[in-house]
Amino acid sequence: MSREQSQAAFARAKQLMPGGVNSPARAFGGVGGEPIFFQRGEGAYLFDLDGNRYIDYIGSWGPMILGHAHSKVVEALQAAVVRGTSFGAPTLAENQLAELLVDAVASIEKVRLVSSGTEATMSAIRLARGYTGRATIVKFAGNYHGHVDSLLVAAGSAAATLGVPDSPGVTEGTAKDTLVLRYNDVAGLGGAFAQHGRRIAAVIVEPVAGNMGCVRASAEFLAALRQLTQEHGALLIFDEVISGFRVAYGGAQSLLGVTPDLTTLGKIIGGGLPMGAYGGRAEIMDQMLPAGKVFQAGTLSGNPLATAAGIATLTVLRDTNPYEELERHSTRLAVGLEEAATAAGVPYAVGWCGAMLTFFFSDEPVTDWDTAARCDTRRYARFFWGMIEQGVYLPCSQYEAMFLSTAHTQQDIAATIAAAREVMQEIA
Ligand code: KE4
Repeated sequence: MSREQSQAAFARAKQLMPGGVNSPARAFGGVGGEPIFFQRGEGAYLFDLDGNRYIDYIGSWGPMILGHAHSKVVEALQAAVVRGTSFGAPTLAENQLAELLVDAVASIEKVRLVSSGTEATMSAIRLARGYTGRATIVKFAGNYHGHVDSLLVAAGSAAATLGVPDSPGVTEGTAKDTLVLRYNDVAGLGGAFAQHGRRIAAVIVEPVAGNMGCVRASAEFLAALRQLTQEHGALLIFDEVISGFRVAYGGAQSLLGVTPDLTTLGKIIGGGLPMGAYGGRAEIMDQMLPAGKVFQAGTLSGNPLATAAGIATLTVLRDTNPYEELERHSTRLAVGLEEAATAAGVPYAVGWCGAMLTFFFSDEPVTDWDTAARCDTRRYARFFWGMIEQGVYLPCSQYEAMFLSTAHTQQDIAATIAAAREVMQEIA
């Protein structure tokens, strides 16, 4: 498979942009080699500059649950773009998208649209601090919430010691207000609240994690999150930027039966256009300027194109309810990958929920960042490149999730499994 045009494009890109990319996740750091440049997407497929076709399991890191260039999304964008691309003033489309979000997610009475998942989590954290008058934020190792300074923090030396910066440019002063705990660790969470409870403004968590690979929160962990935040007057923030409208139309919270105080959304709700949102009970959301005093603003928040794509996407999901079929496809894929690995004698673990899944090269279940970090990432890289040669585009990191779309057919799943059978033998 020739990728000369991608290579030439990447050489030029590196002269223009740091690392040749506009987001490090695309740089293939987790699998080595050079990123592939794409010219178009169509349904479940991506086509690179050299004309190679791939079955796409990244889906732009989640947004493309309807596949690429879905007719309803394209029509909505074509109708919107000729009316102007941004007014910096309220539009009915913002009401429509907000209505869809309020109707879909039971815990959301009011919502604020922004332009990325990072903006959503950054704003939710500021709101939680403004609402509670407290400073400390709790997050979990292996959860990623966008490039928010207060969330780019690593665990402190001991479990319940406050965080240390996880990136140059994040100050000690910022990191000291963040506590990083172990995902699915009920005792650790209890200990942290015992020690810091009165200072904790909020706990932010991916209720179905996608950023250490797909890892589900245990029922006990979710119950403890809800109970301890309630008891100590802290807010529970579900970061559903990935899981929102991915694992169910009402998000992971509709499956897990736990009601957060705030929810952050992104990705799917913009249908591939820049979009994020945060929402929750009206008495909390009304703390946001101009209703309240907590500041947040954005030139392109609720932008006519992004709202058009988001409305079209959510309307198709609401009216067709594809989640059972998506679950069937992801289950079939997971079982097929397991069978391929077993036949080759390759140890594995699988994490999946609805239309997202991760195949871990691990000889133990992956339940948190510690177990995820023990995965055989070199073998994953060999699997990734072997599948690329078979025309299958997997996430370029062991620590991302595979995303299925309504455009993936049984034939695509079967072809993926057949390819995996071959590649597993090569990497055994
Ligand atoms: P964005 O700012 O990238 O729209 O969203 C940040 C974010 C927030 N919360 C969760 C749970 C997320 O997964 C993300 C972003 N996800 C990554 C991939 N796992 C985006 C890919 C990238 O950074 O290029």
